[in-house]
Amino acid sequence: MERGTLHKLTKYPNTYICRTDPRDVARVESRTVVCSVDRYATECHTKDGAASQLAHWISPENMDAAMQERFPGCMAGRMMYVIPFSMGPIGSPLSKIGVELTDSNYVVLCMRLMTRVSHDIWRVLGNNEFVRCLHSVGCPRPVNYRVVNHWSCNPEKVIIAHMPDDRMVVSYGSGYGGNSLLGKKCFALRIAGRIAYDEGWMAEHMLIMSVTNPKGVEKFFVAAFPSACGKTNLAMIQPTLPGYTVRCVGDDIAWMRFNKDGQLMAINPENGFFGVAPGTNHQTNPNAMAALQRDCILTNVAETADGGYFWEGLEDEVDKDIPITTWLGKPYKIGSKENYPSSHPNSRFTAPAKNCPIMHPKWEDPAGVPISGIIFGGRRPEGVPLVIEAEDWKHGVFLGAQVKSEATAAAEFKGKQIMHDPMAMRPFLGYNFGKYLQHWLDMEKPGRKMPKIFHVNWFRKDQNEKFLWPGFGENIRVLDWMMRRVDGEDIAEPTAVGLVPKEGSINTDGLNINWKELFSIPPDYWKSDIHETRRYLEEQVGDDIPPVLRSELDRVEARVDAMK
Ligand code: GTP
Ligand code: SPV
Ligand code: MN
Repeated sequence: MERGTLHKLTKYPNTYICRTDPRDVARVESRTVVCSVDRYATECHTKDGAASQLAHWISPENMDAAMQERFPGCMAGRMMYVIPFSMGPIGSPLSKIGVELTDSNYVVLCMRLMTRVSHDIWRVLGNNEFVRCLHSVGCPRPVNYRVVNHWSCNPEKVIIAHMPDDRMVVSYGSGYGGNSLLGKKCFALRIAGRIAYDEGWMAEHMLIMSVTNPKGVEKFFVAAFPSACGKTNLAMIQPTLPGYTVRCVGDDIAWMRFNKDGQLMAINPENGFFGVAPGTNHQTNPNAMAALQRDCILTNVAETADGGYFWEGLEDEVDKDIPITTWLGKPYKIGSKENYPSSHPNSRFTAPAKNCPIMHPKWEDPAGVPISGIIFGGRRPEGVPLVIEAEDWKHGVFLGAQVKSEATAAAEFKGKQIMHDPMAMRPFLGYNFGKYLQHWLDMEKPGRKMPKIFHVNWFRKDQNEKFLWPGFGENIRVLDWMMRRVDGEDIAEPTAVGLVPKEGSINTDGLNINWKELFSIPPDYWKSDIHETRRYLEEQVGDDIPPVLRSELDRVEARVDAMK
């Protein structure tokens, strides 16, 4: 606060607001690299040497040069912090330890919310392996340029580098989110993904939740959606159907392994939420709002004159005439075009998980929770039905590899282009994506209870650009259908692209739903879509496409081509 980086929001206890330099507001995928001796440990053998979009390789020589260019002296005149942290409960056999060096006090505060930071780490560390994390905002003092918003960063020199062989992360130039809170994407997905590959488990961009139905039966699901596509919201939904209870285990990352009984178990390695603020309100996500009543840090949101936070979506929850200051420090009035939007579209809240009223009693259980279903999804305005079920594990892996989504503000991409984001992992891969897919296929073994795999789309629109599905708490209706499918109820029918609900088998009581439009599988759309998917996989994964996945592609494509 003395330096001006944070100030207090007086409306809630122990809650602070922070505005960054507007050049440092999201992950920078184009500057995210993975270092390996062999290029193809990181990248796939792309067709005709096409540039890889699935992990970017840097050679050890270039990595060394990049570090030498940036790091010597980079923290001069600044405080350096040493952050010992655990991903997962401290001392659990499934947890992993990291140590982050950083010169950002904002990072220190957020790491204490997002991970388990404690002196006990040194005690349990012993001679165990730990992940080395090095972070600098890249602004030695005295600074010879203007610091914007008291937020030091070095956008021209940003690099987020990973050395999976050495279990090390090196990040320079950005203080924002996944670029700087190195326990999250860098460690828990990219480095842990590689450790998981070596050790036979999985590190995935997935929420973890449970649903209990009116009969008292509880099932756990994980769901992988690309960034800003609804994980935090689904993980905490307030079900609209009476008699159902949802509990949250995690909202962004799942570490999963099969136990000796062949059951897939999942833990949330994180300790807090770094959630998208815009769109969050008491209607869409009351449990997140409850978590935001104290002990939080809000980044790049707007502020009301009475010391509260504000963002797009909270219009009905504050006084209509209250003066608002935007994330850029400009005056704003609700409904006005001037200085809209008040908050950056990737503005975020950082909240301790224990603040969320529906955390599952087992959310910190070192054994994890048993997973019955894996859900993929994305923002698909056109063509893709509300839910598809995979025919088996192999087809499910193919459904995951097919994931595409409209670009969002969580990364640097502009506009609403539909981008491939296979397994919702495109920005978070730490090794060759063909090997990653083979690793998924290898999970299926005799004696293992393979979870069912689904694909959902909450974002299909009609001709007037209106969502066909109300989403949020109503998504319980789709989860209920999935639970019944896990129990083997005969409520699905085959199509060229997978199983879909028999008409009327999803409870839509009280909703005004156009079933035909919501569930249709337009042949022309799917023909061009699957041909485009083939082009993409052949270009990007090339010879590394696992043979089993290639035959899934051939099989589904032939069926789609035969559609009338
Ligand atoms: P990351 O933290 O970036 O990984 O994002 P996330 O996957 O957790 O996404 P989040 O739940 O924060 O949702 C992002 C945006 O999608 C928010 O603006 C939500 O309001 C919106 N959203 C979430 N769920 C739904 C839904 O069911 N329907 C609609 N229409 N919008 C949704
Ligand atoms: C995402 O982009 O998927 C996030 C936010 O969860 S960040 O931690 O910044 O990557
Ligand atoms: Mn995420």
